[in-house]
Amino acid sequence: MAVDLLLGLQWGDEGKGKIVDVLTKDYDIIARFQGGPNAGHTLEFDGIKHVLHTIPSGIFHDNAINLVGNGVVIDPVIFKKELDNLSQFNLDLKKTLLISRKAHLILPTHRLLDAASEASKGKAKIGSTLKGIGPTYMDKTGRNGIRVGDLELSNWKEKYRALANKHEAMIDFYNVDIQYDLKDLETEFFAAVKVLKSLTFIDSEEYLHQAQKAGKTILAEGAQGSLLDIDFGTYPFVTSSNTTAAGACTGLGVAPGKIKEVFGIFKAYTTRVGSGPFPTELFDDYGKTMAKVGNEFGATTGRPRRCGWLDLVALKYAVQVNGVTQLMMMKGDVLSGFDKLKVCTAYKYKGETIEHLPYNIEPENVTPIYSEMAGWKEDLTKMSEASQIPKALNDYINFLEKELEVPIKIVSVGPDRTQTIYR
Ligand code: 2SA
Ligand code: MG
Repeated sequence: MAVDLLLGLQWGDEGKGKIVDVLTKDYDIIARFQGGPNAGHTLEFDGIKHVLHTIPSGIFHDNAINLVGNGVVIDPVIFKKELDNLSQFNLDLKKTLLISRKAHLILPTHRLLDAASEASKGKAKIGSTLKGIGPTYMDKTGRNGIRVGDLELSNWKEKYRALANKHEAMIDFYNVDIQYDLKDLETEFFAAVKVLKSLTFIDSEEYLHQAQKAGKTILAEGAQGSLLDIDFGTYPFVTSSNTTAAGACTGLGVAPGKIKEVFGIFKAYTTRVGSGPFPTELFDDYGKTMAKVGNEFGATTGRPRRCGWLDLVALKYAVQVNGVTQLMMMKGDVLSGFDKLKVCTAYKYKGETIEHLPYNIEPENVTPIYSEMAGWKEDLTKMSEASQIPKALNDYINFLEKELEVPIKIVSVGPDRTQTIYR
């Protein structure tokens, strides 16, 4: 049986959590393949709003197993908080939430190193969520990391101590003003590790292999977005994992040929949180309205998100890198009432008009070229059928489909599960 893949095509926060929750009824396994608690996946149903960070977004459905794959980095402290928040739902997590032994652990000192690294960069900082993501993946690729499976070994605390000591020396080396009490952080960490150990650890690649052989349906859930990919994103203003389709192969142990549908999610406009170039960013009332109506604040850090028009140059690039087979457009409802809409279809780059994403998209190199379209006035949030979609929105959708050469199958018109139109 094939594996379907769902990922964000912009700079994250496209609404992956909502769509995974909507699609879970059709899948046996939902598997997160990269990132960690830097992610904030927001779900709404029955009047309740939930933000998940590490736990896959299928967790509220009892038909599905939720797997935290080997490509994910786990902070036991944040993981425990997520579990605490779920305790009101009576979920049988020992059975429905499985964790790969090969997933790496975020230590308290990884978080401190993240803060020290950012502080040392001053104005050039990445705008990290400060969850220790970069330093943990550095230890993974540097072959120094501690993995979930290590927690089953008797000597893991020695390994921990050696790594934490090294991190402390590195923090000193940064020579920045970071106040911390490692003893307190460690007390919290070791208590959380105990809770983590009460869950089920598995050899996840073998589990997924057997599941595929048994005909189970699997949905791989991405985090962040394609433009934050460590290789293909706006480096260095990216996260430290492969957020694109290939990341699902390495982050789960799924063979490339097994991937069938690639669901690409994008917002009807663009947002970005943290630093880095953003060609279509708006500083005017249109941008302010997107931020306000779209409630554009980081789901993990609460930081305001930067907003701008849809960038088709960047979106096409993401569609290509991921091999997207179906698109899902989110938050069209936020644009209701705009007198006009703009879509960036090309860049002015070194005096030339280009339609591909160049190496450098800093504002001094790139000026967006826009097509203008009519807006729509109708409130979309109560709509549930494709036939209800207003003409101007249909024109917008048809234009995007033609440019991107991929069908838009879902149009989301609000944060709730039910606010979902299939086309
Ligand atoms: P990090 O923490 O080292 O991975 O940060 C590196 C860059 O990646 C960006 N990043 C994100 N961008 C959008 N959404 C993310 N998740 C949260 C959310 C973010 C939040 O759902 O809103 O709450 O602020 C996410 N995670 C990482 C980050 O901003 C840096 O630019
Ligand atoms: Mg998010």
